[in-house]
Amino acid sequence: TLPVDVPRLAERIEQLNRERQEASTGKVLLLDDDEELTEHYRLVLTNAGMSVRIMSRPDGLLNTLAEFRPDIVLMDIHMPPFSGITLARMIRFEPEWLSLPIIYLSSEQDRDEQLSALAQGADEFITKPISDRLLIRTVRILCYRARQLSKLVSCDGLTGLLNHSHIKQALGHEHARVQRQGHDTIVAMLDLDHFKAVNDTHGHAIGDQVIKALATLLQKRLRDTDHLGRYGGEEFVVILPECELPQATAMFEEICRHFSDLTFSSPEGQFHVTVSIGLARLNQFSLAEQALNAADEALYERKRQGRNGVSC
Ligand code: GH3
Ligand code: MG
Ligand code: MG
Ligand code: MG
Repeated sequence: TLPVDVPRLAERIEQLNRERQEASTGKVLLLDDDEELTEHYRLVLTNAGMSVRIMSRPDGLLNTLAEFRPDIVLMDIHMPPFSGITLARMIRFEPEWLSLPIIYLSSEQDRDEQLSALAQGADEFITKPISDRLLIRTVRILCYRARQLSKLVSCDGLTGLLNHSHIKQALGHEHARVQRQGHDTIVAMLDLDHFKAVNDTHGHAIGDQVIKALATLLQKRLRDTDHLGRYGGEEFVVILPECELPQATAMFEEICRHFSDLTFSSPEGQFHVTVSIGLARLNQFSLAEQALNAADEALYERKRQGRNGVSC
């Protein structure tokens, strides 16, 4: 027999390639007062498949970050009357951008100046001029690492869905968007039915498989623009932007049916599990938290009415 599991290895390599490919389409925010140079870098990075936003002045920098959501920021240091160092410190002051890679791109040659600039919160220092190939390579690697890292900190280990704090963060963003644009957005709270009994009868490990199966079903049925999170043990939160209540209800009813059709098995025998779902309209509430509470109340109403279905 082969010393390695070849199909698993091939699958892993394919996944790594896909991730690299994804990183080469990374989003770069470029901030430099030298407009000729930024235009050149923009062309170079765009030709390499990346999506680039340029700013020649830092006005509205935090808004641009919130809207464009770059994977990395490339920033000049000397942009009179502004200083890249102060800007890096300002970005770091926002908890949301604590792990956003900030790369200085500067002609500053003095080592001490470079080090003290880095001490203010940036991650790397690239000295200008830089060759096009080196720029592409560096940006690609940093985008790749940044995405890996952000996946690691934002995902739940068992299901790969967003974890508790990141689904709440997504809810906050969607709530802000709803308030600006006024479209319907649905928040759903899901909870597995009689799950304690599943664990008691079939064991915790099989229980975990059931949790994973629901996560996989949700991932398959929902759109890329929906947000899926594991809120707690056997509870999930889903956010459906630009979706109306009747449409969401029908879709979740179908998910309930599909889930209850799945057959699980353990040494104790085969079994089925059901899920209850509560829905609320995010745009009805002035605070995101209130919508979550409303979805939770609808969920418990569903539990009282006999589980395995949707309430709103
Ligand atoms: P209900 O239909 O009213 O929701 O009943 P329930 O038994 O599902 O409700 P309850 O909230 O009382 O129990 C949830 C159970 O989920 C308790 C706990 O043992 C189990 N659980 C929580 N997190 C995990 C997990 O990560 N893995 C497994 N296997 N079980 C978990
Ligand atoms: Mg400059
Ligand atoms: Mg529960
Ligand atoms: Mg439960």
